[in-house]
Amino acid sequence: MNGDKIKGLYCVIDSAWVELSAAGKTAEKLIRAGAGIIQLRAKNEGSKAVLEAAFGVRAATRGKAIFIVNDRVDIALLSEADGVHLGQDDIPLKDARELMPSAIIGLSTHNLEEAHEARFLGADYISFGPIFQTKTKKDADTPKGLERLKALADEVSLPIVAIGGITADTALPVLEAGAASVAIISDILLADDMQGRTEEIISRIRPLLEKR
Ligand code: TZP
Ligand code: MG
Repeated sequence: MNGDKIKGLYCVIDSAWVELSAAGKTAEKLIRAGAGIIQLRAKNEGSKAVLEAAFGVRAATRGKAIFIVNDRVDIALLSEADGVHLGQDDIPLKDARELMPSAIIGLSTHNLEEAHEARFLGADYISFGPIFQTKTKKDADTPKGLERLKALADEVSLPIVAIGGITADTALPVLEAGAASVAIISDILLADDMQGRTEEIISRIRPLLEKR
């Protein structure tokens, strides 16, 4: 089951905070810290540069961590990524599935209806957020909070990747609210010691994950 692979820390290398040319090196650091899932997210960047970055992240993650490309099915295929993460306005899941039959496909959701639809469409996991205030996504909804995450987790059996404003201090409560995984961008990428922060997050959530 593809969805079972989505658990614990889900690192996102976002070109808002890291130069695309440094994506591969960043992935190496995250992997040294123990990251098991890495997404490349590059909004408003040229396709050629995104593809180069995807090759770098793939080289760093191959055999070591799951690699997911945000939005771009073409880049995911060309870079031999393990999966793609789609938004509600991206290529429809059923079309992506035709191109990537055995890949991990995640879908962004913002409410229960979208979550049920994602299951019907065959998503392997859903993301839900923003849980808290975020400085990374400028057009993010108002924060959903832990109560709504819990309500969603009670209703939906797909693994939920919670996203938005999650930090080393809040990763554990977010998982306790029912998320399978926590996607973290700025708290890791903007940390003075990216590797140390990643290690800290992993060590703080490990006891809970071992109980699951
Ligand atoms: N989707 C909802 S919030 C968000 C995305 C991509 C950004 C999360 O970034 P951060 O820095 O972890 O708050
Ligand atoms: Mg998207």
